[in-house]
Amino acid sequence: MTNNYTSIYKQIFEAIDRAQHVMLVMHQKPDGDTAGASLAVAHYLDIIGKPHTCFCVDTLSPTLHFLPGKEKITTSPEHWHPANAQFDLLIVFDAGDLKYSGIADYVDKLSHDFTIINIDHHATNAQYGHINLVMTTASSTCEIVHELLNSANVLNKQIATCLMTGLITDTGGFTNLATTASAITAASKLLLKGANLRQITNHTLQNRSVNTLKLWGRALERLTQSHSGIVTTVITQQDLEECGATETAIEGVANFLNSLDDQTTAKAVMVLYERTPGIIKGSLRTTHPLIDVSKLAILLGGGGHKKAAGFTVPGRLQCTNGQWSIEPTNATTA
Ligand SMILES: [Mn+2]
Repeated sequence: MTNNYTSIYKQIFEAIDRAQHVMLVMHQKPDGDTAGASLAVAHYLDIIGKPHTCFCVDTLSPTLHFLPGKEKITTSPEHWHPANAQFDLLIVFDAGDLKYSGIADYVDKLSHDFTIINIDHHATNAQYGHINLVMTTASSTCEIVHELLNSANVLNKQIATCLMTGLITDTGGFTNLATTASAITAASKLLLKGANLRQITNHTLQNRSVNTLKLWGRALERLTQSHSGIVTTVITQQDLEECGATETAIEGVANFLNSLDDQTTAKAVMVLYERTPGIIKGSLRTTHPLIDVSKLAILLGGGGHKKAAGFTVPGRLQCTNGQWSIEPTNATTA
């Protein structure tokens, strides 16, 4: 990617130079992109001997435990207590705003001075940093961080593996619409630096547990297609318990189902999951060029991207004679 971001890179390296302590933040429910980008910068800060903390409000899914440096990640809120917060530079990765990152409430309570750097690729980014490195055409935040660190010539094997992870997960293994020539160029450079591609694809795209696949089996069995072309399936708490699967196993179901033959009438995929009794979470996916599932998600009080979105609605999943339906819950009695 030829880019005009050189002056922003310079500002970022100068801010890091000046900082006494850097706080690196990955967004809530961390994925391969936010985790890979944060840990890549953490490795860079190790190399230059800059004190830092790598924070996330949620723990990393076991599928990402192979990431070098994952033991650096802390979820402890004590780092944000005004008496303890010692950082003077905050870098947030892959989050369109501070609310999505999960730290907005913590930041509100702080009164000391610090600089915010916002590194992201979401089209809806709110430009909330003092320095904003936002490239909406980039496949992933890891692709952006690759450009940044490559400009300082500091890529090593660990950094390369972290960054390759975000490239692989955000492009669905170079299959979805985020896959661009610049993404593949970045991936090629990362391979030359020693990124462990086999390990990454094993953990993030393959290597499902038997329990996860059993859960997928239930989801596949229940597929139905509406006349409008939405293919729907349901997963209940009971399914999770009976299959011995965890909630993280559900994330893969919608992505896996999003491989429908687009010559058929199927236009989008919806996975409904009763997260807690009376609360249903919906995940929407499509590969159809003309369909924007975020519009449907917004109608249902949620949001997201054109090709991947979600929502949460009150209701219970009910099965009568093999037919699944949502039974509305009465807010006053639920
Ligand atoms: Mn991303």
